[in-house]
Amino acid sequence: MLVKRYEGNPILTKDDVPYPVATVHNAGVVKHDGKYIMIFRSHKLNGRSILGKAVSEDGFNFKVDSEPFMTPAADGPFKEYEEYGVEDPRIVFIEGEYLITYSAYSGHGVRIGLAKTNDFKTVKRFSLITEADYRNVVIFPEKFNGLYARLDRPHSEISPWSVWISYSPDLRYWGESKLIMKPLKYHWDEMKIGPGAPPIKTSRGWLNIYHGVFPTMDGCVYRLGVALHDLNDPSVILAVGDEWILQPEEVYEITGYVHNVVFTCGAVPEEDGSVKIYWGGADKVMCAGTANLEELADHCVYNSRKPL
Ligand code: M1P
Repeated sequence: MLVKRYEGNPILTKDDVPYPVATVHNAGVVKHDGKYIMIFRSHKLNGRSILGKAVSEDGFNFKVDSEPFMTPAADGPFKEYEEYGVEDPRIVFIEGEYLITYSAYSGHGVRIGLAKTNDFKTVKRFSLITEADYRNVVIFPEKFNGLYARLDRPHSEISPWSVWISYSPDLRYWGESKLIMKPLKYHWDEMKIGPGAPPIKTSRGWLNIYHGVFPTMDGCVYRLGVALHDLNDPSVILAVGDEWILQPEEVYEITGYVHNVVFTCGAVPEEDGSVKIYWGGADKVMCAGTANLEELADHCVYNSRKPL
């Protein structure tokens, strides 16, 4: 068992939120000033999503702020593109600030917004960094040859939805896009894949915890897998673990708002070589577990499949 579930799962549910919501899931998590900060997604009771904030001393017991952290923009250039909600935040620390990428939904489709914060008390929207039909954008916590890099997941009617890499000089303008990883036919991730937690730097490479989806007669099953990217050139995938590392098994992952889903937006590496992985269970509750970074890298390398 590569990922050990926390015995107190689920760690956060709608009952822990002091304002009315139907779900608590798909959270980005970072360590800031010695505390764990979680930015989570909630469906409001009208079905549209907002982002909340919770804080923890130990990474497992979280207390939710009394007010939401981010709700759809009420004015300005973001308003038109966030009308249907904001979802699935990922957080990364780079050059002294936290970047939050999130899905912005509207009648024009889904695209990715980038917001910035220094302290998680205030947050400022920076730019909409994709056009429509993108989800699951994670930014690397380091630059490569002077450029920011991100993994992204555009939608396609021709190809199964896959992982691409793009670069930017300023976080606003992105390009040099390249396909780097595709779903594998008749495999647990055959339908589509998407970046999950922002990549984690290890001595073996950048560890990318992603999600893969398999279609069944009873609906889709969302699982988590891992890939290892080259430390100097993250467009090079060194290895992809052939088998999933986590699948829906507990009641709170099998049954919920959307059945059979484990979906990650955040993982926190610790000094002892472990990593806390956070995932949404069945799009309804937040769960946590621990894994060992060396073991995850071994999993990629010793039983790997081709990325493309
Ligand atoms: O319901 C499961 C997930 O479906 C979508 O994931 P993907 O981007 O892979 O299609 C998202 O809506 C995600 O929030 C949700 O958890």
